[in-house]
Amino acid sequence: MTQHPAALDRAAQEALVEALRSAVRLAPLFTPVMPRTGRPFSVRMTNLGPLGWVSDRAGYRYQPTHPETGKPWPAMPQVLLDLWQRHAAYPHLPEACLVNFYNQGAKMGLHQDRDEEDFAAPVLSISLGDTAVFRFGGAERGGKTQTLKLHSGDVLVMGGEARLCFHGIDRVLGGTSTLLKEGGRINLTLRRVTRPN
Ligand code: MD6
Ligand code: FE
Repeated sequence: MTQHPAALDRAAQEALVEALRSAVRLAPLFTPVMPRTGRPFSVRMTNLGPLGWVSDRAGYRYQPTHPETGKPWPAMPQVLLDLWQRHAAYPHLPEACLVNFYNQGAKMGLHQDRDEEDFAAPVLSISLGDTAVFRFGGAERGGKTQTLKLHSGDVLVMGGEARLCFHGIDRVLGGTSTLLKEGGRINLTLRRVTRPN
């Protein structure tokens, strides 16, 4: 797990937020629900790139189209591909960028990211807006955990040993960033989904 504080400067963060606003007009935020129970997530989501991660009563999966509009996900902006190239240490393109939007009070329970075919690729996360308390542990549920704060502009690379660690967001600290006028937090995670040939 490697944190790159302030990997994006303020201007780059603002440009990325603008690109995300355009993308969300094409692929609106949706509220996923948990498999089986149908319990809603507290975050809203959308995706960029050829594949997007979705969750509904049928399960977790990647799919090429938005669950509500049926249209392909918008393209990933070049700045995201550049960050992947720079920090992922992986020779193939990412295929999915999951966009999570946290309002005040939203959180994300401890989970592993294991819906991808190739765990040799890291997951690269980018934080925008209010600071989040990120919790992470080892590859076994119920083990020791620790926390770190993710600030606007930080990049976190979860690869190697850490690729299958349990992690989540305990809470978002309101009023800690001026990037998003209405407050809240956006997290982007870039993933390679399919095994390259
Ligand atoms: C978040 N992040 O920061 C949630 N997953 O809002 C994740 O679930 C995550 O930060 C895989 C790798 C890095 C992450
Ligand atoms: Fe995750």
